[in-house]
This record gives sequence, structure tokens and C-alpha cells, in this order.
Amino acid sequence: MFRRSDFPDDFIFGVATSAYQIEGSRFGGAGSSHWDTFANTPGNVVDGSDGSVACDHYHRWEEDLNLIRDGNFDAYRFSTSWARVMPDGRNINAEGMDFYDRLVDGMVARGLKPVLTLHHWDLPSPLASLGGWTNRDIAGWFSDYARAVIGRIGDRVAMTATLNEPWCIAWLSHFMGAHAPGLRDIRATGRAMHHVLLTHGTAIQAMRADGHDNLGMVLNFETAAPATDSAADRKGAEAQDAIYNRWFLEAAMGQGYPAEALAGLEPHLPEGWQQDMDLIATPVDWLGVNHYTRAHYHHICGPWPHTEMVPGPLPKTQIGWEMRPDGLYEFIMRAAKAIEGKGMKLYVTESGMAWYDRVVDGAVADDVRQGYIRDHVGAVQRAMAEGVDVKGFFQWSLLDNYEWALGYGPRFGIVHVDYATQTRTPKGSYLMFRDALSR
Ligand code: GBH
Repeated sequence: MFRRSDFPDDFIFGVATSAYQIEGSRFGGAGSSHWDTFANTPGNVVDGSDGSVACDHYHRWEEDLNLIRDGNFDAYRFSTSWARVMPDGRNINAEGMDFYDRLVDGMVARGLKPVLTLHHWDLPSPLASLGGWTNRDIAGWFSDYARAVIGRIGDRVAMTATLNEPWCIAWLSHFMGAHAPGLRDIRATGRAMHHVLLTHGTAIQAMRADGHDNLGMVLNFETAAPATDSAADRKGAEAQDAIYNRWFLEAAMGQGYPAEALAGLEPHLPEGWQQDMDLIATPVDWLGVNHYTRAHYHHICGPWPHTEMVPGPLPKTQIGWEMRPDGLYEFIMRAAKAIEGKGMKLYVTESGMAWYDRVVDGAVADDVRQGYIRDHVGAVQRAMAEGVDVKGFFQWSLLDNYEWALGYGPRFGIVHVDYATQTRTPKGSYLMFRDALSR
């Protein structure tokens, strides 16, 4: 079992959430986002649910911050909702901005470091109507929003990330159609794959020009394994690795786009993309690694990248994701190599798993999650023992919440939520963190 004292004094343990998944998107004068639109279109979300109420965190944030403090965590990674702050995508809703001002004050009052993510997928609908991530203007729209938010709460925020998981924003949402806006369109994908990075770089420069620091980027990583040892499967997995794990990291670190991904995407990138690569490589102060699982790819005779996903052999979570802590170790090593000599800090900004948690006699015995957490924190310790200076670890998630296209079924929280009553019940994993992190 890990303990706080096994880590350097400045190592931070935190929990992570995102606005649309917990707040309730219908409160506080928030505008509609493309997630409301997507979720309310039949067939997109398994249980037909949306984030309009979610965990009602908009009204229960004090109770939720108390849980984080009482769990002995140091930091809280949260996101601000663009659609709440700017319902029309351009002009500020004072009520929405005031909410985040109170929330950040609440963190500071409880001794928690606020770790801000400026965008975790709730794009204002009016901007989605203008093409969203396929429209190059999004770099300017987002930078205005970023400057407004950080201008208001940046004085109390410890660290700021631009976009959560560009792969999900671009590939999962424009190629796979699994998240808003639900497109399956290689041309839209090529534009989104480039514009997310252009937007990130533009916003970093804009916030720096305003004098802000501790600015970072959060990427998700997932081992891309070949389903068999055949040359075709190996080639497919390599293409997926380039799309998923290399595209954003290598471009942001100034190495350009990987050839294995350009092979399919280059014809669909916006014209003149090469001229943006320096802006995209604007240095950040820190890199966040999100990690959950491994995927297996099998070659198919279909459109590029000629792959389909097949289940792997390891034990799986509630939603079929393989549990593989070695993957976290491997991506920490890969990320450390990519940022070597650049003076950037490294964090694990998300790690977690869904399980079939139930409250029995007022308690939730989530032994599988406790093992998962021990193994994943262990993977961080292994990387640190080999000399990588990881600065923190954030558990996804504080609360069971709206799991996007999978609705309210999957439970990722270390605190159970009964959605009918909004009752919070700390799970065994919460109590485990509380003990491990006590001083
Ligand atoms: C994170 O994304 C998100 O930041 C967060 O909002 C979300 O709640 C959390 O994960 C849990 O999902 O079905 O085997 O092919 C993680 C990115 C991308 C990881 C898709 C799992 C699919 C695995 N995810 N991937 S599989």
C-alpha cells in the first residue's frame, strides 16, 4: 500500500471531474452546448440521458469540496464550461463566471490547489453551428474565452490546461462519431485534428501574453496493440498509435506530425497547415497524461486506417476496458522522453476505472477499484524509481457521473452518487486514499 510519505514533499494527489459530467447544464443561465444537442438526439447515448442535472454539483459544490478536503487530497482538477461562461460562445454570462469564482474561493478556503481545465467538451451550440472544430476561427474564439476565464480566476488557480484530450475532441467525435458532434467524416476529422492543436497553441500564447504561467496540455494515451502478430494487424496498430498517442504529443513538442498518421490524414488537413506548426509547438509548462486502458486492433479491408477494435485478453472493467497498469508506466516513460530537456513538468492528470458499485448497509466495497488504484499508483512509483520526476497523480473521478455516450450506468467515482436523491456515499477507495494521504 502506498503512503504520502513514499513521495517527494511537493508531489500532489488530487481528484478530477469535468463540468458537463457533474454540474447540471440547465442551471445558472448556461447556454446549450453541442453535448446537449448530441445527447438529445436519439441513438447517441445508450440510456438516452444528458448532463442537464448530472450530479447537481452546481448546487452541491460545497459538499463536494468538503469531500475532497476530508479525503486528504491536495488538489482538485475541475473544468469550466464554455457554454456556461459564454452561452452564445462570445459574451460573458456573469452568473456563470460568478459560479467559478465562488468555486475557486471554496477550494482555496479548504486548502485545495485549483487545477483548471478550460475545455472538457461542452462547446457552445452557436459555435458548433458555425462548424465548431472544423472552423479555423475556433482558435480565436477559444482564446477569448480562455483569457476571460483565467483573467477572472487565474490569480487563485495553481495550474491551467487548455483542452482535455484532443484525440477525443477530434478523432472520437469527428471520425468515430462516438461523441459530439457525432460525425463520421474524414474531411472534418482532418480539420479538427489540426484545429485542436492550433487552438491549444494560440490560447497558450494569448494567456502568456496576459502574464499567466503554469500553463499545460492534457493528452490521453492508450496502448495500441495488434490483435495478432500478422503484418497487417501490426501496421494497423502502428497507424492507430500514430493517430492516438503520437499526433498531439509530437506536434506540440515541435517534431511535426508522424508519417504513419499523415499517410491517411494529409489530404484532409486544412490548406497551409505547415505554417501553423511553430505556433502549435509553443512551449507549455507542464504535460498531463491521462491513461485508462489498452486497445487491440485487427486489420480490415475498409477505409484508412483499415482497423477494427477487438477485445483483449486481460481482466476488464464494468465497461470492458482492459486493466493494465504497465500501460501507465509505459506512457509516463514515453512522455518523459518527449519532454526531456524542455523543463516541463509531468503529471498523471487522469487514471480510473468503472465498476458495478452498490451501496450495501451505507458502504461501497469497491475492492477491484482499490486494487486498480494501488497498481496504477505503483506504476507511477516505478517510473519515479527509474528517475522520472512525476509531480502528481489525479484520480478520475471524485463522483460517479455522466459518462458521456455511456450515460449514467458506468461508475467511475471514489464517491458513489444515488442520482434519485443526489446522496453521496464515500466508497472503500475514497477511504483508502484518505488513510494513505493523511499527514
Ligand atoms: C476520459 O477519457 C475523459 O477525460 C473523462 O471525461 C471520462 O469520464 C473518462 O475518460 C472515463 O471514460 O472501449 O476499450 O476501446 C478517456 C479516453 C477514450 C479512454 C476511449 C478509453 C476506449 C477504450 N477514453 N477509450 S475501449
